[in-house]
Amino acid sequence: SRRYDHARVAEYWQHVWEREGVYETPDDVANPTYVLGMFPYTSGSLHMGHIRNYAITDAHARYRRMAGDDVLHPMGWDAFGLPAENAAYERDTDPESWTRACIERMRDDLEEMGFGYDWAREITTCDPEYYRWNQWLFTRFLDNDLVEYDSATVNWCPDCETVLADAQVETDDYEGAHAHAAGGVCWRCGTPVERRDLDQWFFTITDYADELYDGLDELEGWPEGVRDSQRNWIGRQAGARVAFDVGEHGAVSAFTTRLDTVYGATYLALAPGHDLVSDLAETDADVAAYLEAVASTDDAGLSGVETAVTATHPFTGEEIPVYVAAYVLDDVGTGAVMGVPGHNDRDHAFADEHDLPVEQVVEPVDGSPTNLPDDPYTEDGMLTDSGEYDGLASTAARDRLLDHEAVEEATTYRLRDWLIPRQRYWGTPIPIVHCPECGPVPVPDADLPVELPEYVQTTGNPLDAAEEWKHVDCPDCGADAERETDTMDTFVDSSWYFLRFLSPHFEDAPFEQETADEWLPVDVYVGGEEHAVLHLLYLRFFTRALADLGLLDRREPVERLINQGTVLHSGKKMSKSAGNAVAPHEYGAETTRLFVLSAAHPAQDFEWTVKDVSTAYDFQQDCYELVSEFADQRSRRRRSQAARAVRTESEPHDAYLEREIDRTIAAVTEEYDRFRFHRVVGELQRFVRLLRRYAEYEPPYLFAYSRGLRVLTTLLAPIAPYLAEELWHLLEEDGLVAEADWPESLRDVADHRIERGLVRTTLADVRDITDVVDIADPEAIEVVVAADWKYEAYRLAQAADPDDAIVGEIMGTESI
Ligand code: ANZ
Ligand code: ZN
Repeated sequence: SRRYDHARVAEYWQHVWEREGVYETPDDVANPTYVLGMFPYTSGSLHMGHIRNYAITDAHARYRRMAGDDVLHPMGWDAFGLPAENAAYERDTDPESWTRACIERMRDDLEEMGFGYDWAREITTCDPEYYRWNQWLFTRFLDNDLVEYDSATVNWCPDCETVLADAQVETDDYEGAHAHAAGGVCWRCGTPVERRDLDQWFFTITDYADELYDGLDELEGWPEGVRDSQRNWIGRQAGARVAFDVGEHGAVSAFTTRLDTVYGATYLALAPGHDLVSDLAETDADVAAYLEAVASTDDAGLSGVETAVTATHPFTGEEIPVYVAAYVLDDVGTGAVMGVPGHNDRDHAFADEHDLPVEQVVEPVDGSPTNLPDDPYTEDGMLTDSGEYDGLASTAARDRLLDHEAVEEATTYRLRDWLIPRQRYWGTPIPIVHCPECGPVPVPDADLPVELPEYVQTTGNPLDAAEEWKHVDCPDCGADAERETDTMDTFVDSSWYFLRFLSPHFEDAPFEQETADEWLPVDVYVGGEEHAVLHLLYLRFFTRALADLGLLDRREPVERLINQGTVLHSGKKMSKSAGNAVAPHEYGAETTRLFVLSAAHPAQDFEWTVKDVSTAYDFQQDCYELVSEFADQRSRRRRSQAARAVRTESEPHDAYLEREIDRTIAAVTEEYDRFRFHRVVGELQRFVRLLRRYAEYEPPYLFAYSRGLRVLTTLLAPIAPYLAEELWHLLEEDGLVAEADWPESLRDVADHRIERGLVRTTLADVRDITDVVDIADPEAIEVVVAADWKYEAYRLAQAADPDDAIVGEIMGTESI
């Protein structure tokens, strides 16, 4: 029999889809469904992670389109960034040419895969028409106090020669990353990160810390893991600040989350960067020496130095020693800690090291023993040795202790403001002119975009070297001034691109508000979990900021988030650098697509195996053989050649097939709703076997069997679109299966028709039958086709016209 050859048909169907505008977003929108895959970074070619990501969005978009939604499924390019610069440098070209070539290649790859995008909405972040809106938004943020210009100690990658946001410094844990702890490396190149003091632009994302944190509770369509990562990143902690008197030096305020342990504070520890410490260092040689030692080590551990001052405990009045200790971080809380060795692991270890007293002030409520002073007791409990607070539970004590005059309620966050500038070429120029008279002045709208100057290869920042580009008049006073030569973090580009897709050609603003309000939120957003914090937090921040600027109604951008798992090969992530990549097309684009969808639940990792790929391949062939056989038989009958007979009258056992078809529709629909494409494939494999057995057993009952094949084809269409078009064509169905209606169970069909008073079906419903049955005058026959055969059809006909002769006909001749 014939073999299915996707390569032969792919180009043809791509062409037809394009000609028919199948994937264009409708203008009039009744049921908007916005399906988005995280747009790819233009690194050169499509990899297996992309394929998996976009196979998921494509299947969902196709399914929802067939189910009657107005679907928006766009694609674009995250085109700015350092790798393009590095690649250009190595290849002796410029970042733009390199990026454009990558885009061409990747677009071809996507098209070959058969993904159905509305290409009329394609956006590319390195187009001036796109990045001018980054600049526009920057100036709006500036006008609305969402941008700050501040001297800051920043992360500096000596290899990339640029500043990095905290989130772009990789460490073993979030706390470390946040705290710029030693040992952090650049997320791109892995070089150890250094610290430098520079004047910098920040987006004040910390203004939204509470909102972003609280909003997570309502994001029920997001994986819990992502929500937890964001909570962790924002790091909100409720607690208190306790003031300790340090004599002539005034007071030191320490942030604590465990106010209930305050009676157990046996020392005070200050971060090396604390204001008081620099004062003390002037007269205290030990402190000065310690600061030097800390500055030149990567691992200060539990080191510390006792100072000459003491602090008065505000509750007991006792004098406690004051230390400078590297484990206290400069930019967390107040940069000062009250040390409670009896109830905190780190304080206990520090006390061990420096011979400080350990005191127990909290004990287990149930009276069970603790192992103090050897091991700290870190749980909540009941207060002891705490003066008038003895006997209170920890929670109640934390409340009551707030009333003390030395205590103030406080919340801290790990989140820091978002550092924007990069000293690199391939990004959006920050639209600022530095004027000796007026300071930094934003570039007026009329002068946007500030386009990148021509690329020149230098070791530093090419924008610095662009003398002509750099020197301009101040937009305010006209004095000789200089452009800002830093470009924006490329995460700015991706923070609002989902909005640009909604009105990609709009010229008055980044997006048209009315359209945005109509489409948002993004119904389904799919991408890798490496974006759990960075990109997805920025996206949420931008949406809220834009809402506050009056540009949007929505405050959350994405309703449902899916993180696709990793494709592994020989136990490792599949990638070019790991040397275990399989090119998407090695096994045929559609086999690859089917395989990545059928291998596992979208969120799970799975192993690439040749065996599983060939299972996907065999499944395609099985579907194709089943339908092409049917088509062959039909044409033989038409030519009155010997062909396998079909029945046009049903037997009681045919009802079984009808029920199985309906059951399959229901099951597959539910799996599509839940994004369990692997189960869709499983159901359809079962269904194909069933149809085959049915057809081999005896002449099939034509009406039910052809319906079964039609249903199979429509259910396949979201995950194997080329194959499904080919089958649809073999079945001689009208139009394209990509635009066909999602199948309904016969009972649903009947019910809907009764509801709408349309009990009589059209002739199209019985065309399969008329193919083989000689009907003298097809137009004259009104046929009611419905489920459970005689009864259902009878019920329908009765509802239409109890006296109709057709009722008798149904009872006599089945469907005809
Ligand atoms: C006293 C205390 C007693 C604390 C106790 C904890 C337990 P975590 O540990 O994540 O809950 N802290 C405050 N500022 C700090 C800084 N700048 N650098 C390092 N540590 C700092 O974070 C809250 C705790 O971290 C705070 O509560 C404080 O120690 C410490 F039984 O105060 B606690
Ligand atoms: Zn000026």
